[in-house]
Amino acid sequence: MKKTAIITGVTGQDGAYLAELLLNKGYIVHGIKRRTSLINTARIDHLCRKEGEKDFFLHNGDLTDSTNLIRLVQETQPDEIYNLAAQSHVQVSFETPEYTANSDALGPLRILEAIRILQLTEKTKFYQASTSELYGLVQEVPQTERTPFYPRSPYAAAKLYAYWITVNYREAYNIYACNGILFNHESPLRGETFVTRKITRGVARIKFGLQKKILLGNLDAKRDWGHAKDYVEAMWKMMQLDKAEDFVIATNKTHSVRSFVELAFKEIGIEIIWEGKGINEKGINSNTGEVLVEVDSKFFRPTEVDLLIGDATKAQHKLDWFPRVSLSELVQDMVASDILSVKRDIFCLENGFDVPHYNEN
Ligand code: NDP
Ligand code: GDR
Repeated sequence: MKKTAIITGVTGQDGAYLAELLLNKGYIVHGIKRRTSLINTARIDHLCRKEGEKDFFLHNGDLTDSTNLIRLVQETQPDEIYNLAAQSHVQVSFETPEYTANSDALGPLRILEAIRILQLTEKTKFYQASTSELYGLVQEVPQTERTPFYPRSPYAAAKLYAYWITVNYREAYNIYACNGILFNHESPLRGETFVTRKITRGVARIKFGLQKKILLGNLDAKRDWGHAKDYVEAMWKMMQLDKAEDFVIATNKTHSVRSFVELAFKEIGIEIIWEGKGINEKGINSNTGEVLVEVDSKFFRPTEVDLLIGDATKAQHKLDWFPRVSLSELVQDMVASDILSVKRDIFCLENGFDVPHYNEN
């Protein structure tokens, strides 16, 4: 008997990797996608197109609409629900705090309620995409499952509610409900406005003359960056235990945004040297003196998370999970993929076709 899973946020970075992983494991996968005015399935088109593929289904839905969540859970009677959908951009959450709370905090509550109302508490397991942003203002390093939370954005505050409502439904109703406290994870599928992808895409565009420089915010922020492919495996492993528990998933290494910039430019043979301080800091091509990176205050956040580094010892012991991809391999993967897509853009431009415009947010 095949297992059935629902993935919310299936059109996102993690949703795409997780859908592929579950299909490869023989699951029937129901993905929930929200309606957008432009098609948003680029990351999962290869799964939809698979010849004879009968195990992957897409449904329109939204985390802000309980009626559709209840209906889909009822229709599909899933063994596992992975709640990956969210307004996931920290900076955007300062501009859309109420919407972020509605989707990121109340969204998971609506799914948990669907499980309860439909009397699936003994059948359906629930995974909540929790985040290292919960740690916020540094209380302890490295951060573990026991480190106190101190959210620093509307996004993190919403995810804090989601974290605790997941714990509460586990304790109150005995639902198999777990939190994966995942530290930053990236990939060629990462959204273009997150810092890593913004950098690797910028590097590829600079290489081919489509862009002159990259504008960034806080270069001092430090993150524990892993590869999304490794991290979705941890999600699945968390859902296969006898008893639900919460886990930190991280590499236990941290690097600044500035070092990420250096590594990415190294991939195209450019050494970056830094000049100036604060808002006047610039990243310069050590050979030519060209300014390739500038700081722009519009990318600073009202409150920042300065330092994240996770201790995934519990996941190593209980899930036998280890990160496989190093930061330099991750950067290589992302820059190589962005170079390919820039080549595709250039081919289009040379043949008279327009390509999507660059958006700096
Ligand atoms: P993405 O932003 O790439 O994907 C988010 C997904 O959620 C997209 O499919 C998006 O749809 C969908 N979505 C957004 N709002 C709604 C809504 N109201 N109703 C239904 N769907 C919605 O995020 P990631 O894949 O990177 O992250 C997955 C989850 O993990 C998120 O919850 C994120 O907060 C969390 N997380 C991510 C980490 C990371 O480093 N990547 C680390 C820790 C946690 P659309 O495609 O239309 O935009
Ligand atoms: P983060 O990721 O906020 O950690 O949230 P992001 O890549 O947006 O920022 C990382 C750090 O880089 C700094 N930064 C910039 N960030 C962006 N986006 N753009 C810039 O130009 C820029 N310049 C510097 C930021 O200030 C920050 O310190 C991600 C999301 O995936 C969340 O959903 C997830 O929960 C966490 O990771 C873990």
